[in-house]
Amino acid sequence: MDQSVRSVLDDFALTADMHVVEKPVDPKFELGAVLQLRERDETQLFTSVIGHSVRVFGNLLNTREKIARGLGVSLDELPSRCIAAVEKGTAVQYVSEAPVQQVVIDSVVELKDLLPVPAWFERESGPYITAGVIIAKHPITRERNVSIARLRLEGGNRIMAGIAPSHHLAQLLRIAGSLNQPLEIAVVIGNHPAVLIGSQMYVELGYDELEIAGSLIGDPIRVVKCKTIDVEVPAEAEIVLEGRLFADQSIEEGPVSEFPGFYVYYGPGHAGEITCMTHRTDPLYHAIVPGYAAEHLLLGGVAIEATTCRALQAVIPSVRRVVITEGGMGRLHAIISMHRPKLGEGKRAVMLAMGQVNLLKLVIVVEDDIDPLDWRQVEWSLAARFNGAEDLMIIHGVKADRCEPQHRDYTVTKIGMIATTRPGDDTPGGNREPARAPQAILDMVRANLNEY
Ligand SMILES: Cc1cc2nc3c(=O)[nH]c(=O)nc-3n(C[C@H](O)[C@H](O)[C@H](O)COP(=O)(O)O)c2cc1C
Ligand SMILES: [Mn+2]
Repeated sequence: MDQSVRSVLDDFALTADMHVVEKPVDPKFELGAVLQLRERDETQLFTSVIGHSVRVFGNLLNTREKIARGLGVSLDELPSRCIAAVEKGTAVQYVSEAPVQQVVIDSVVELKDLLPVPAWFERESGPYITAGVIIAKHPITRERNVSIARLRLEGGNRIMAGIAPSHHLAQLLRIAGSLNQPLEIAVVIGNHPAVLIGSQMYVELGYDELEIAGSLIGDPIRVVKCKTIDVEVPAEAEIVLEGRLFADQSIEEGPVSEFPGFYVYYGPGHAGEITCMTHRTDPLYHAIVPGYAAEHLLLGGVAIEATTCRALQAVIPSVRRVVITEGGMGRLHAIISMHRPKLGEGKRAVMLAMGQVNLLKLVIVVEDDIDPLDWRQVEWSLAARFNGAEDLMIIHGVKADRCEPQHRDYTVTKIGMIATTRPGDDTPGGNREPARAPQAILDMVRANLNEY
C-alpha cells in the first residue's frame, strides 16, 4: 500500500474533508491562527506560504474518524486495531531507493530559509517544528526509538529539543552523553498516520515504534538508510532532517505552550544541529498546533487509550474500552467502560489506570451499554448510577506530572467516579430496572426502522 501522507490527503480531498487555502499566509502566527480557529474542521492545505515554496498542511488527524480512515479501519475497529498493533508489531522492510531522498541538501546553512516552520504563540521565542517524528538508536544496543518532540529553530542549522526527561529519547541522549557521544537523530516530517500514532504508544524502551506503525496498517513500514547518519527513516515520508543532539549542551527555552493551552516554563532544553536535509521533489510540510488543539490531543489520546486498555484488560477482563477525552486535554481524563463489573471492581480499574498513566487525574467508570465517546450518555450514567457517598474516590497528594495544570509542588488530587450499576439494582422490582417496550418488538422495529 501507499505509505505516503499525500495519499491520505488525496483520500480526504475525495470527500471534501480537505480544504485548500490559496490566500498567502504568513508562517509567523497567521498560519497557526487559521489552524487553531479551524481546529475541528477539514484538513487544511496551504499552497501559498509567504517566503516559501513548500506547501504546508495541518489538522490532518483532528477527528477520530480521520484517524481511523487514515489507518484504513472503521471507527468501531480503531481501538482493537491499536491494541493489536501494540501486542504484535510488524518488522520494517529495508529499501534502497526512497521518494524522501529525491532531493539531498547536504549542507544546511539556514533552516528557516529551507522550511516554512511556523511561529505559533506570542510569547514563545521562536518557530517550532511540531510534527517532527524523531528517530534515534540506542547508542549500545542500536534499538530504534520513534517519538515526537518539539524542535525550536535557533538560527543557522542549530536546534533546541524540548524532551520530557522520562521519555525514551531523553534516556537515549543521557546514555550517549555518558559515552561522550552526540546522539544522531533523523527528524521525519510529513508522516503517514500509522507512524504518527505509532510514535505515541507508551511501550517499553527498546520497543521499535515503527513496528507498531506497520502493524497498524498491516503493512511493514518501508525504511531507507539516511544519507549521513546511521538511522533509517520511512521511505515515503516528505522531509527528513539528519543531525544530532548534544547531551552536554543546553539552551534556555523560556515560555512554551503545552497541551493544556497554557505556557509552561521547563527551563533548558537540549541543543542540536541539522547537517543534511532530504525531501521529495515537491515536499509537503506537516504543522501540528502544539497546544490545546484537537490533532495534538487526539494523537496522544488514541495511543494512550490503547496501551491503558490493554494493561487493564490483562488483570480485569470485564474492562471493554478506555477513552481519553479531548476536553480532558487528551491526557488527563479517562472513561473506562466495563461489562457488568463486580462490586468494587470499578474502583480497582481506576487505581490501575492512574498507576499506569501518570497524567490521569479524573477517571469515570461506566458500563458498556452506553457509548463512552458520547458525553450525554456518560453524564446520564453519572446521574443514574453514581452515588457520591459510595462511588466517589478522592485521593489527595498524588505525585503529578509537570504538565498537570493544577499541580501544587508536583502533587495533585485525583478523582475516581464509579457510574455503574450495583449488582442486583437492575433486577425486576429493583429501583433501577430499565423501562422499555418488549424486547422482541424493539428488535423488530430497530431492524426495520427506515420503513417507518
Ligand atoms: C504533536 C505532539 C507534540 C509532542 N511534543 C512533545 C514535546 O515537545 N516533548 C516531549 O517530550 N513529548 C512530546 N510529545 C509526546 C511524545 O511524543 C510521546 O509521549 C512519546 O510517546 C514519547 O516516546 P518515547 O518515550 O519513545 O520517547 C508530543 C506528542 C505530540 C502528538
Ligand atoms: Mn519509545
